[in-house]
Amino acid sequence: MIGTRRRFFQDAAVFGAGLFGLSKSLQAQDEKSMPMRPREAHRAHTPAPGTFLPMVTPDVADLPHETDGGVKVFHLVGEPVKRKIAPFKTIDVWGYNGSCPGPTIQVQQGDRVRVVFENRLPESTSLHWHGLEIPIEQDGVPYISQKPVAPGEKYVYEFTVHQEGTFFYHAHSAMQEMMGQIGFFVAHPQKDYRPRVDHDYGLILQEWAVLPSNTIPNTAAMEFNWLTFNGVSAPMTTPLLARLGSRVRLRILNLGMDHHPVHLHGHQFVVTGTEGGRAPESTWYPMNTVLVGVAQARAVEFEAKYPGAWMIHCHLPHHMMNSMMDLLRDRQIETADQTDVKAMSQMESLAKSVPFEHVHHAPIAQDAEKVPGFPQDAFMEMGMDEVVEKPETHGLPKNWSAGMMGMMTMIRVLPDKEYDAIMLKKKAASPSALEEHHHES
Ligand SMILES: [Cu+2]
Repeated sequence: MIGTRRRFFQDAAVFGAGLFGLSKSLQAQDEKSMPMRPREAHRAHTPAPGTFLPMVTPDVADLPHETDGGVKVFHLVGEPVKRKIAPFKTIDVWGYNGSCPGPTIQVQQGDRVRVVFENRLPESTSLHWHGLEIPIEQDGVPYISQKPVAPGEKYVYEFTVHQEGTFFYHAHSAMQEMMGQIGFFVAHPQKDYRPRVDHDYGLILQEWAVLPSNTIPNTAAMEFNWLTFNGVSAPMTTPLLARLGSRVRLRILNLGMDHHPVHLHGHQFVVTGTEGGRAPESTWYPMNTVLVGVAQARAVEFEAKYPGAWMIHCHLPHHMMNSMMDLLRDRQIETADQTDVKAMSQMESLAKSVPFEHVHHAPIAQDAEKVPGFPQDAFMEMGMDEVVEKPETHGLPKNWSAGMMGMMTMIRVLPDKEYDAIMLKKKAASPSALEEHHHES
């Protein structure tokens, strides 16, 4: 707890404690135990009957809908998409409505849903509704339940959602899936889950094999060098925000070639749901790493009790890295140079090929090159705070981005003042994008 607080002070200090007049009150709090506001104080956003607290999918938009005689009508377009997955890497993928992964669809249990699908891909495709108990003719499997949707054609899916939970839509063709054709389909329960949450976030896990100097994923490859949450690699992933003392739900969805053990720092969570819906409370037990297998979804919930910027990441070591092969170019056949001077000049030439400066790496020993195995992480860290700056990163410690790579994001557990300040910045940056309100059902 002491360590937690010390860490938080560093965070608060760069946040500009003076600006919010925080430092004094925080010091006072440190003398006693960190006071916790009663949970009810945060319940200003408790959904009214017939409405729901929408899930937020960072870096991916929601798909809007219109209503036609009580049917929720969505328009989904399958098409090629350019996705900037890192400040120095944009790839050619396939997605929906200009987004990869596709936009998030949110409905409520009991809804009648119509999805007007248009295929703007160069080949035939279809839409499968993963986990939904719907009539066979809506199942979206080419030749089995429908004719493939040819390029330029439309196809209308319509069904009633009698389930609740975290589902998804995807093309039912393996290579198209690996090109990125997936999106969330969340069915909120008719009666809110208990305990209620204050924040609901979604992450889609994807992996890409992109050869150096290429932009098109190799969907036949079995080894992956780019790993993304919601279509971006850290540090481009937008941090999740939570009020101190709030309850958070995180839904994690995987449709790739690998299983991903997703780990949360500093808090224990319980798995409250799978790709099949809500799990009974009797099955919940504390953990902090959840294995999200291929074609699975896991919903976890936790009390955001400890202030700070807490990592959420896949724990496979090679999934916590970004590929620098494009930057290294012809040097990729060598390992990084083993002297500080040579490595720095190498990093300098890397820096020239990207439109930003990166920070000097962390210190190394004077005789580092004499140690077998050196270097490992020594020259890997590239701070790029300014390039990935957004309201959600406001107040993070300097060079925070240097330690963020691959399938990685963070949840920032913030006291009210900092939380509200960031929400104001978000509102100023994009007035319509303020996420803390509800859909009318
Ligand atoms: Cu992983």
